[in-house]
Amino acid sequence: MAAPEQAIEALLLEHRVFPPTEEFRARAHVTDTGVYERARRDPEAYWAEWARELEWFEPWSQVLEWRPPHAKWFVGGKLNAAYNCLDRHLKGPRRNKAALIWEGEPGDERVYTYWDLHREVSRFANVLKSLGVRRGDRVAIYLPMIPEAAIAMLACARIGAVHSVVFGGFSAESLRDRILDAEARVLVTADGGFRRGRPVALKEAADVALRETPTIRHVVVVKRGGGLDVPVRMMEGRDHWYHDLMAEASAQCPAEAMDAEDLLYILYTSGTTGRPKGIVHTTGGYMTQVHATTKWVFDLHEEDLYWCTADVGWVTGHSYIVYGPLSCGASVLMYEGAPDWPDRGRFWRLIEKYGVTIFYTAPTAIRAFMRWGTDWPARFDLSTLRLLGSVGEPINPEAWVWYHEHIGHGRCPIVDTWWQTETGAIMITPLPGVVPTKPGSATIPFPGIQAEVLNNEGQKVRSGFLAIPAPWPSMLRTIWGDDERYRQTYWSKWPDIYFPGDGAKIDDDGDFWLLGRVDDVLNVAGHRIGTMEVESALVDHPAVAEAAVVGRADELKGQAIAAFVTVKEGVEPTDTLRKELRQHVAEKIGAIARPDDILFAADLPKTRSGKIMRRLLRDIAEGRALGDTTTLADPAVVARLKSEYEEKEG
Ligand code: 7RM
Repeated sequence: MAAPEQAIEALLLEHRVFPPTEEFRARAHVTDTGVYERARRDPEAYWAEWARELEWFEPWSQVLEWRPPHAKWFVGGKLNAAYNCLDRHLKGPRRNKAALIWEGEPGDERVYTYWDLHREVSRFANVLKSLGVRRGDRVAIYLPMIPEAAIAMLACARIGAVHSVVFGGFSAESLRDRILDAEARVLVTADGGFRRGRPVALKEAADVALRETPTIRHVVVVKRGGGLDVPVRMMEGRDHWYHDLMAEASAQCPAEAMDAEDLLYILYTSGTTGRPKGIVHTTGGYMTQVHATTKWVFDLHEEDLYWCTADVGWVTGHSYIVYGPLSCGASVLMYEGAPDWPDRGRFWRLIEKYGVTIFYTAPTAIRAFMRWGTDWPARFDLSTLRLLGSVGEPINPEAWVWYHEHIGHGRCPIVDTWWQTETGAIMITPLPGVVPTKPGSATIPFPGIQAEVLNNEGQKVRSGFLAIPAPWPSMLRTIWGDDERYRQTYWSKWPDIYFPGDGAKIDDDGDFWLLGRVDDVLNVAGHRIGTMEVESALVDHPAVAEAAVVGRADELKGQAIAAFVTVKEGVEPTDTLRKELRQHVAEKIGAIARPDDILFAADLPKTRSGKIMRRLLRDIAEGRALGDTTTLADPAVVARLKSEYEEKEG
């Protein structure tokens, strides 16, 4: 992708409009724009109607209690998320329908019907109980993309325990910090998983974390199987094999009646400080909005086979692999590994083999497919596809059009869905049967959701910051253990209006164009990484005195990580050190945070009050002319850096 300004211009030059086709409209759930008006007139009645599509043990007495910045939805209502994903489908014809069709990277397969999944989840719920897990206790989950990840999440939900899933690509230290912050009692992990043909040793990483996590009493270890061979050390009394515990466990486990506002999960996400935030989601509102958006945005029908390529470790996996599709009674495809293993046709082969009808992926993946060439998808039968989705970052119009032509064969609508870990569910998106789409625009808010573009003063403008002026059912409720940070981060920019941290424009038709983060959060290949997290990891290395990290535009990943590092006196800034620092960051945070560029700098450009001028560093990393440097304490620093960077690149 080009530098931000150019990318934005390219976006706004994009005028193509793709109205829904008659063929698609003929069987779409929503074909009439009246739903928008209906939801606008009475949002609470509209959301209550959605909530009634779930099964409640006890009804709510009030739809919304809004005491800014805290919302309660479906006050007093009682329900269970796992019951809504499993039990209620057992009563009718979905009982023996495939809930989860899973394929591992080596090609091993497993299929769970709704009945199977219900049994496995109930068993594991009993396992958790036998290990002392009670309502409200936190359970950390650190697993590869295997069915046990969904089983463990749903088992927690079944007994009212709060899961905290940690992406399997995160390091031991990241896992440790998340376990400690949530004070998790139990950890569910695996011997390992596969990624690009290589085993990833998860238990080994977990063991490092477990040296410093006194709250963890028990560890459950899944044997991945499928020919995986990684050595595992089991600590007597603490560590247990999943299959041993499951063999003993009863498949009868009643679903706890949870309050609508009881916690369903905590999910950590990067912010503007070095410490990730534990985003708190509750049960009733979250389930209502993930259910509604799954059904309408993906136009989900009984016979669909739905595939979301995200990892369950991210919010997209939580809402659109597990809770949303299963609450709708869908058949979900889950795939463990990489798109280019054993070759670059893997995704298309999966679509052909299983007959995928709905495919939801990220722009960074689409750009990789583009680079790999049209021959790969052209070799496979993709004719079952009827809808495509995109999420995680702005999609550039070229990638959108390529996706439309070469994957959707001009036939499938594309839903570009804007949302966040914090919003829990999709917020801005087309409804594919009614909303004309434009390459690069996420179009309009989902019915019942409001969005605006505001300036710093809170006035409506055409170009500024995205703002959500009204509470929504799946909104985060707080940051775990830090309500003050919740208020500060999201609710202090404007009074009683949510600030998501994204820049946005609104066009003449009222369509939204999301333009990326406006804070110190990077979006690298659709993964959120805080610049401060990477800086802390760098400064943690004994050779480093100071570090400043910025995002630079990258054609494939959207953004790449550029680090400016000053070393301590007496340290030689060598290539070896550069490698060591990149490795150090990978060990501290995870491979996704490994800097792409490291520039050793004698000084960093600072204002007279000592603030690092990131804007200038971005200019340097993206090869632009230097902006205003007059506020710098020492303007010579930045000029020197710029020529050094160019030398290194050249
Ligand atoms: C679902 C997810 C959230 C951030 C968000 C945006 C960016 C996500 C889109 C998008 C433009 C989109 N959760 N983002 N979707 N930007 N168009 N369709 O990604 O918490 O990991 O990231 O991602 O900047 O604030 S997340």
